[in-house]
Amino acid sequence: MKLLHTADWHIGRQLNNNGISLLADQNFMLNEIISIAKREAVDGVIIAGDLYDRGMPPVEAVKLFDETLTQLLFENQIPVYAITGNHDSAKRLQFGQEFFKRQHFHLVSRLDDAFQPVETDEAQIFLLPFIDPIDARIYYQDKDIRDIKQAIERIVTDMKPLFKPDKAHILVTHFAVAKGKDDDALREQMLSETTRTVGGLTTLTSDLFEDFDYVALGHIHTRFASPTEKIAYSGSPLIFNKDEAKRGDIKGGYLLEISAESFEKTFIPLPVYKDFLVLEAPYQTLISKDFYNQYPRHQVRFAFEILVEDRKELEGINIRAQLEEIYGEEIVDLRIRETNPREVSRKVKISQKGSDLSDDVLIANFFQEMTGGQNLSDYQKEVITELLSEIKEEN
Ligand SMILES: [Mn+2]
Repeated sequence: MKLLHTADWHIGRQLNNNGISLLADQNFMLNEIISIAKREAVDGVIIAGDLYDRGMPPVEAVKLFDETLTQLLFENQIPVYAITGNHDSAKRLQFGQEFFKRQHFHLVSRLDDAFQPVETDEAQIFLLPFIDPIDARIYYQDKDIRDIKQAIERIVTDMKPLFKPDKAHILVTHFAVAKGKDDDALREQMLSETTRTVGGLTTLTSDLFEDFDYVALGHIHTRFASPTEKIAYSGSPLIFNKDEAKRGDIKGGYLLEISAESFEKTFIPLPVYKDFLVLEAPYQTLISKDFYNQYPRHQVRFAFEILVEDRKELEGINIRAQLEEIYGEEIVDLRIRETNPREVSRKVKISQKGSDLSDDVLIANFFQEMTGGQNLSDYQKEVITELLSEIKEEN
């Protein structure tokens, strides 16, 4: 069967999380996904979690998702296979699941429903939503399930007896999965996209999922973090922040042709609604005609990293106003970077003390300060991580 693997739509998200709406971009992107699905005549579109950006998405985001589903399911009879991610509210998205299923919108948000794969002629599609260890403890009535690795081991073990040998076994899920235990580069990338440092360290490894013919992952927003060819992230379909723009990431989804005997996977790039350029230069360069005329000013979005030896260089200049006049009003981010090494190291120290740190690291530091240098035990860390994620879900 032919499937389009996508993930992390994050409908309703703002660019750099700073108030610039991405709704028009998302509208364009979703129409592209619909056209690809039609053109390739796929048998289904996979959304591997984080359908929305928040548990309580804005009205326009819900409307856009609704229109997209209508196009896929009713106008084109293309089934949708989806799960909830850590950004979605599993409880809210549970509404209507039974009705939706009958219209071929297969959305799973509870662990209980992960053990009834969707059966097609050629495949079994297991939909395993993002869960916390506590969900597995409740489901299995087993308080010894301490971390996500133990939870997933148990779940996969229970899925395997359901495998039908003449079909391809596909898993759709939403976690940080590393290639092996020592995959440090990947771990770093994961930490940059999740705030849960401690939770992020107990990542899953790809050997857990070896028995599946394909694992369609969501959660990490770049496909380059994929642990293997068959256990893969599609990445998000849009650039969401400056770091991705700076790397020049090309976004898209994977087209799969899969059966019990065969497997083929092709990356399909998505066109961009509006470009996002990150320019890094001294201020005088940025405002010189020869430099700025190379760029599509007033047509795309920009972020600036202004390199200075000393901040005094910029005193008395209304930087934003001047740059807006030259480049247009969509300035996503504006930063001044001191190139004097002494200054840089001082700045790093200050920012490490502040809000750049994730909540669990802040708590660990606080604990150390209060106890005269003691460290949290692994168990304490885990409890804190879990509490933090529960608090976040409530918001
Ligand atoms: Mn995500």
